[in-house]
Amino acid sequence: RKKSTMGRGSLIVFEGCDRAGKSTQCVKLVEALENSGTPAKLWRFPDRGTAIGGIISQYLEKKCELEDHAVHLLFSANRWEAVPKMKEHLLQGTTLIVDRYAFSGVAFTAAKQGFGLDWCRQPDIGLPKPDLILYLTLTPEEAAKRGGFGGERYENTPFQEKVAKNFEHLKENNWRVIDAGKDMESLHEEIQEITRAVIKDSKDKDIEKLWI
Ligand code: FDM
Ligand code: MG
Repeated sequence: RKKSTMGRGSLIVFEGCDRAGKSTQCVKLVEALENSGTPAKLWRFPDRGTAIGGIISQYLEKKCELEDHAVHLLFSANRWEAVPKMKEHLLQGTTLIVDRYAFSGVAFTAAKQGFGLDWCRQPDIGLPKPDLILYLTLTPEEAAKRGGFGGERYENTPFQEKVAKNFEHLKENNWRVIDAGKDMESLHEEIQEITRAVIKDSKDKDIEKLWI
């Protein structure tokens, strides 16, 4: 299909700690955009539905062990394999609402012993650059109130605290820090307002490359 004459869609990424409500807000945002006539599609990483994503899923479910560098590269490959489809949607005017992206990739691996931010960034250099990163934050107290972790890999407080520290180092001017402690509806309103402005603003801009 041909390029949209309405301008391209935006690449909007949600990042943040566990239980901040990323997935809930992603779904609500896509719904709200679609209902107001803005084409939008939900996307998520890891995409567990591909062959690479299947291995990642097994790893997260602790059904297999993988060397830390190797699994980092699989997470990155899982993004690269999605790029042609992502670009197609964006150029056709569809906004992509993405639940986690390369920032999770870096923040999670760099929380492991012996990994620096710089090494972790390398394989994701050149990916489509998000127009906006909505970084949902929650105080440890708020997080604790929301109940326990699931049983997947990385779902423990000491690790998540390291991840949160790493996210702080990745912030750039296209990041918006959102206090996820407020109620779901106020959060949704705030997110919609920011997102709609960015969608309008990026319509005629080229898609840039991440970390270049
Ligand atoms: N995760 C996610 C990574 O370690 N690297 C990545 O590149 C990405 C995208 O996988 F613990 C981690 C983050 C989280 C897990 O969980 C995926 P969800 O609940 O499906 O987002
Ligand atoms: Mg999870």
